[in-house]
Amino acid sequence: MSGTDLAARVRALGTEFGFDSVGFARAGPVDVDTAERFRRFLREGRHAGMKYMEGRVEERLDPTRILPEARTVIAVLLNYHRDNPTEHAQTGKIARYAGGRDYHKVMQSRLRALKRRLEELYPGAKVWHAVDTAPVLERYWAEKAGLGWVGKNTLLIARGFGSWTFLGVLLTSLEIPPDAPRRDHCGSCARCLEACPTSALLEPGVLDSGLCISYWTIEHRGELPEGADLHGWVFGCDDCQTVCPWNRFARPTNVSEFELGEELRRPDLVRWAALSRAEWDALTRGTALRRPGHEGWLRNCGFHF
Ligand code: B12
Ligand code: SF4
Repeated sequence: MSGTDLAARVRALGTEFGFDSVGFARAGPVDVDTAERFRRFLREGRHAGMKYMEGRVEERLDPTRILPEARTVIAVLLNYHRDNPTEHAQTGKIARYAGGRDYHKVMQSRLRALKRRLEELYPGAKVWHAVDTAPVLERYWAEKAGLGWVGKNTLLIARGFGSWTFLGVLLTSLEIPPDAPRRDHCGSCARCLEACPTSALLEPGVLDSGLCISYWTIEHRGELPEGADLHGWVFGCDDCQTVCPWNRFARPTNVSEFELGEELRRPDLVRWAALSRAEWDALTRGTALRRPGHEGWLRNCGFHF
């Protein structure tokens, strides 16, 4: 089978297993600028309390250290755009990506199915997959594989989907011809930088997690930092995305599991800030909202009183 046929076959399989876009890049170390940007991010402490990012740096900067036989990075994208009734609430806003079925579960099962299929079709081929938690710079690889470009808000923006997408990566020993990276289409637009209510986007493409509402509400443990303002959010933050002109082209996801449950559609902070562990457990079961734990949830909801 020619390289072009292989690319077409694997792309078709990716779509069959439920991804909206699939691209290929040659596996190897990330480029020098990206490696330096990542090291600077750590040096300047822009990862705030996410100490895990300090580990496995060499793997993060070169996926062949994860899978030495890797020849190709397969980058996949899944559209999660849906209506978000909480966005119009004064307080109690939940980021659009969360609240429905946990994307890790949805992405993992699709990636696993794709991996198994590739191993069946190409005996001897090595395939490794990950979403989010593995030491892989997913946005870099998605950009490299032609799925879109990294915008000033640091998110991958794809034509036809905007930035309302999840990313995942497979590494494989299969030699698949790489796709051409996309041009940056942000131009002189700086709406995301201006819209960030906490000025967490220090310059185009540089985020200080220690100032970001998404970090505070999801990853930060313990008391919120002195002076922190959640600007109505209780989980995540979408302010640097809702203003992005490319998000006008977003279309609804076809993953019905991403819909918000009944109670989550109508924020009731008085109730939410007083949930017992069992009630919190029932409200958040199966969703990404569990990440900050029961205590983090009460802290985020209680902040608004
Ligand atoms: C840590 C993390 C966070 C942290 C830090 C975010 C950050 N910007 O780094 C916090 C908790 C704040 C966070 C928030 C969010 N996250 Co997050 N996060 C991650 C995670 C686990 C690692 C990211 C990372 O390595 N950051 C370190 C920085 C330095 O790396 P980087 O931004 O990827 O940048 C590299 C390349 O982009 C490259 N680059 C390429 N081109 C260009 C151009 C320029 C000009 C520059 C400067 C750099 C650059 O340079 C960098 C090299 O170091 C990824 C999953 C993963 N494994 O990749 C998800 C991930 C990035 N998050 C995701 C999401 C959805 C979010 C939120 C939208 C959730 C929400 N609504 O609250 C917000 C968005 C906030 C924001 N504006 O970034 C998605 C993004 C999907 C997409 N379309 O881009 C990911 C990919 C998860 C997934 N599997 O889908 N996140
Ligand atoms: S997620 Fe919110 S706080 Fe974080 S950079 Fe974007 S607009 Fe700023």
